[in-house]
Amino acid sequence: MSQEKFLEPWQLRAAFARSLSDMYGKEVPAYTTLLEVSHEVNADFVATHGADAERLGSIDRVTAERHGAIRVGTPVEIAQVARIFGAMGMHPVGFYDLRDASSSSVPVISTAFRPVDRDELARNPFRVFTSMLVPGDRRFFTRDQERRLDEFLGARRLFGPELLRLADRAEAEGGLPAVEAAEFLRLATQAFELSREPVDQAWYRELEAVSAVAADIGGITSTHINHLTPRVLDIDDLYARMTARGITMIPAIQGPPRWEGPDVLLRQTSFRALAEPRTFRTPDGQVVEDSLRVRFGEVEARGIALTRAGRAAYDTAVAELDERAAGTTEAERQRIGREIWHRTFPVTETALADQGLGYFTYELTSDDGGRGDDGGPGVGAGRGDDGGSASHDRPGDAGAPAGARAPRVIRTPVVYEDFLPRSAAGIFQSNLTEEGAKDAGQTGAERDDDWMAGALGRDLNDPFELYARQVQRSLQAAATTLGVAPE
Ligand code: OOG
Ligand code: NI
Repeated sequence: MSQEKFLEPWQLRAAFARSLSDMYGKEVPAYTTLLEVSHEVNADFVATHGADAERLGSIDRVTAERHGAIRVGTPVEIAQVARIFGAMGMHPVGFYDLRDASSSSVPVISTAFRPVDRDELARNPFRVFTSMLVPGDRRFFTRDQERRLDEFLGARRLFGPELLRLADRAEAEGGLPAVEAAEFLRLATQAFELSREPVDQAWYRELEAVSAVAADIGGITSTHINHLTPRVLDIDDLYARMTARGITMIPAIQGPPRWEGPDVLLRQTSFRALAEPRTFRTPDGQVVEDSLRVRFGEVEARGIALTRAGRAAYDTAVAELDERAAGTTEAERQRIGREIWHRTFPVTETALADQGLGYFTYELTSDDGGRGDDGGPGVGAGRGDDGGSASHDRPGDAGAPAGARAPRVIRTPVVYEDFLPRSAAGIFQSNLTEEGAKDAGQTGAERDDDWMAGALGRDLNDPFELYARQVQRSLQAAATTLGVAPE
């Protein structure tokens, strides 16, 4: 018995990401095409860029890397989601209010479940953007609709008792034995499959008139994975190759423009999934075949995490871009974007670090052997930069053992592990068939990070604090090695 294989949270997480990916590939064939093209793009990128290609994550990590998106209806449901992901070492990070993230808005608030420690992220960074309906927001729903939503959502059960029991056990015991792990993964995957249950047509269409997202959440008795997103190292290349294969992408890549300087934060693009057959129950009790377009394919490229100052600069830049590019072509938007970027961000990583705009960790390495120049992923800091002088500074003689060569400081960018509310709202919106209706004259419902933490019954991590902690730990470790006090 004691010899039985035991799966730790990260192994459950990696296995769950694979299992969901297999399931989604069967349900949405275009996703399989997307994976194929993503692999081609990444293989070519690594072939042409060598070790530089892996500065923001090893190729193994990037190849397995996915994010998913799910949507639930109530605090009870999101607290259950937190237990299931908690079993996999995924914790709630960040608060996103998509009700007024941009001109396009949807009646949800969100968080992301993901690993928070550097080692855990390196093992498998699977993350799930999780949105929750706000039926009490009067800009979207009437009091009567709120009451009927509460009733409908209160009567459904998304996650069965056995799944939740196994989740709690895994979280309490730090994993599960193989047999229980297999059952947990089977039930968890099943919970996110698209249900073939007939949909109440009148109710679904009523909610759809408010928001297609509201109908997708509150109009059906189950939940489902809404999209599963692979990561690529060159999203412009991916976009071109998908288009060449005849897949119509949304007109833009969301997030920062392509430019000469360092990639920051997150760039994403998507394509609409085909309509999927669904059965509806009509008001007179008939079951009819129809179709729904709710799911889609998305792909992303990740860049360097920005500090609060860097993020503020980014938000200002995006606001200016939106204003100036309104109504122009995509090519023109890209041109204006590059122009604003050149004014906002330095073109080198060194300057990004020096100006305190991006997060970087600092590791010591000796000139000979170990994590030398020919070392593995994440070691080639300064390459592809402006000569990398700052990243190769020698920290003087401080603490260097006599006779040994002075260690060098290697600077490595911290990859952005989170999401962007404007892009998220854009991704939601660009894939919806109906505009929906929001009455800006009505009052919303107060929702913030504390409210979300209360609903989850867990602490909500602040993304900036997590990045800063990574940096702090690297400095602490370097200082300990050198026998000096950290700055
Ligand atoms: C979530 C949309 C947000 C992203 O990548 O920004 C998202 C959804 O469609 O439910 O996944
Ligand atoms: Ni997404």
